[in-house]
Amino acid sequence: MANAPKKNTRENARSKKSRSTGRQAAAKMQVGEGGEPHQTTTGEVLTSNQGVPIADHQNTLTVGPRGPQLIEDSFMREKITHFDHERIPERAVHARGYAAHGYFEAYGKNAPLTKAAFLQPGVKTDVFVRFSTVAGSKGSPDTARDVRGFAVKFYTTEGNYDLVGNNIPVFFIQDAIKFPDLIHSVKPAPDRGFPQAQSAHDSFWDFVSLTPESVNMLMWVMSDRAIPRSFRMMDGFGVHTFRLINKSGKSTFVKFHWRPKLGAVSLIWDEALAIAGADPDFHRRDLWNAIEDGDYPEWELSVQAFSEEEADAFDFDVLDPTKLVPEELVPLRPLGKMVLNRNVDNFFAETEQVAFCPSHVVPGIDLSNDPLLQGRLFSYLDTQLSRLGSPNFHQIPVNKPRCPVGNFQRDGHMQTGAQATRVAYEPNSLDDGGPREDPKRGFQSYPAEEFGQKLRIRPESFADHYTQARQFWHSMTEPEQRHIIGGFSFELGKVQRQEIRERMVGHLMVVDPDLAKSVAEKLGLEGKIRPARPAVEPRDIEPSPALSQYRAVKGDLGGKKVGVLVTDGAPSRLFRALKKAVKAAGGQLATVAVRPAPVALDDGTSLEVDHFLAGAPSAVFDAVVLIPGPDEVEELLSLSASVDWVRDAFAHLKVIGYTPEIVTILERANIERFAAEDDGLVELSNKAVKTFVEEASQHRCWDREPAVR
Ligand code: HDE
Repeated sequence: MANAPKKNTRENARSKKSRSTGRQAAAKMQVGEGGEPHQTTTGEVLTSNQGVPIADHQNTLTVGPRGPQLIEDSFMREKITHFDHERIPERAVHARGYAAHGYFEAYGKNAPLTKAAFLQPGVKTDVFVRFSTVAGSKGSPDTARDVRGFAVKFYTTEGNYDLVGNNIPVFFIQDAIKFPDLIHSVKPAPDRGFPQAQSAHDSFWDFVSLTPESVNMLMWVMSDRAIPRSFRMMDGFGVHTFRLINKSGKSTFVKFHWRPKLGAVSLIWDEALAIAGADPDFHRRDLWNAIEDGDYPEWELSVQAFSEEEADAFDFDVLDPTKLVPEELVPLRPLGKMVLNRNVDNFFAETEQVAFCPSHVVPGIDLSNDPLLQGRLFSYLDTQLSRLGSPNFHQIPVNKPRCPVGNFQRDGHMQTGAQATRVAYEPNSLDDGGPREDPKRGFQSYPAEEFGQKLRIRPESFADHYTQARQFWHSMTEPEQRHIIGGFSFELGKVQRQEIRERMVGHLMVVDPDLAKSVAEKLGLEGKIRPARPAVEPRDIEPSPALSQYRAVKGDLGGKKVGVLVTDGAPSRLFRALKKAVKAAGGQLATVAVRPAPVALDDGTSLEVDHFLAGAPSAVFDAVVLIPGPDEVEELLSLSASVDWVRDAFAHLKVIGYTPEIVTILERANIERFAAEDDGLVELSNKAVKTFVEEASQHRCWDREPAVR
């Protein structure tokens, strides 16, 4: 898929569109001040960065045709020097990311909770959103098992607000001072420089098994949440407790939630591994294609709102970022919707240079004493200084507020504002046009009462590390529990030190003995595990069904992709019926042929195909269909790629539609024997197309799983 060569892939379709809309010309532009593109290359004459027309862009200045080069060649030196400095340090975490522009529209229903201008009824605000993995470097695969970053910059009329969240509502550690240890344990080891983009190794499990506060987060990271199907099908969370402040200065504690319109669904682990090889750009390609197609992804922003008194009555501390507030305890209150409708023009200028800081809050939103959040308030500004190299990073167009900015800060690296004022201080009496503070409109910190001794101490109310982990486990459906067991077994199986595995399974014993037993069995550790000794004995609390992704499935094909394997002679009526039905259910059909060349359907129509077989394994589709022409089955049978195509789809629990002619392929893949009882194997006729779509709309065939794993 990464190398899909056909002219009618949507990416190529985009460049066709680009040509016709003049968008390609825009690709030659750079984003200038104020976010407006300004052209640096007109297409008429190639110039140096100083605007000097260049006569020869192919040859360096030399003495005679075969002589030494001259240092005088400033064009060559400018070009090479610029190239030498093209890279900036990648983010210390969340290096691999992908972003898009869009807007947020406030419903206003819960506006009385806050005076934030962008949350007032009907207000529409531009946003820039960057999704990311945490551990991998910039070039790592999208589908690694990892937490996903979900960072949103709102360009509000009262300044930029950054909601820098994740797709998991809790975190590994309780105090920011442990963050470098956590990240050093998961990143490639300093001596050998690997493993890359994974947590399945000794140092990560060494650290977390020695850090019991990580246990709740580990349950989430070993669950399906860490392998999302798409950025478009992923929840987002602010993680920490924040405050909303209303007009009268009243504070309400909140937890932020993003819910995708397409529903939150995930990949299967084996599938995620296969996709990492087949299409390392799987998630970014998916987001980019959807936006190019006008199929704009959408999320709803909600809060769980509760008073300080209510928070005091909870049996966990809302300042502890390893805990969540169950939705059954505090329901979600919607604030508005976000739509992403524009891809970036330039990946570096926008996606790389965007700088999020949790400290960027606006009037109406305030912070809490969560010790992880407090540490983050320092870290992000600091990291932007080293990553972007200047305290003027807010002047980079993607970071620039879309409201007036005025103060007396001056100069610094890459200053772009030529402030034409005599004074750079205040109060002043020389410059009466200068900006002045405004106690009414200005940001006021919530006057929380704070007192106490200076201490380095963890609050006792943070000490229960297992109760919510146990609740999470008991809230999962059976398939989700199986995946968590699979996640722990896979990761710990890659750990070489036996004592680390044992220590970790010892924690799982405290979470739930059945979970620990299943993992121990898979690791050959039966009878060897001693339970960890918790500081506070966990309690059994009511499960929270809202924590499960698969208790409720949306039941359509929204945003999903069905791969259809076609050959010459493929049944045209069936193909068209399928295409129509998949589209009606919100999905997309992608055609795959043995060769990257058009095929002739049985009515003689020529069909351009999207992919060729070796370049598009079934892992990259949500469901698959095989409808070859009867005379081509023999050829397919001789290709391991086609047998693997159907065998992998089966193993990845996908719905498979097929015509009776291909039974021999099912036999070769050793799955024909399941046909009678597996609802996900659908023999297709024009009538059965509906059944196929209904089955595929369930996302995956969970009932099949015990038979294949
Ligand atoms: Fe981050 N984190 N983080 N983090 N984080 C960064 O900032 C940090 C944490 C999150 O797309 C860095 O600009 C500390 C929690 C996202 O550009 C850095 C701690 C959550 C992104 C940093 C945390 C996040 C980052 C690296 C512990 C979810 C990507 C580059 C106290 C609520 C933003 C950068 C983007 C990025 C520090 C924990 C989310 C180094 C010290 C908890 C989505 O500053």
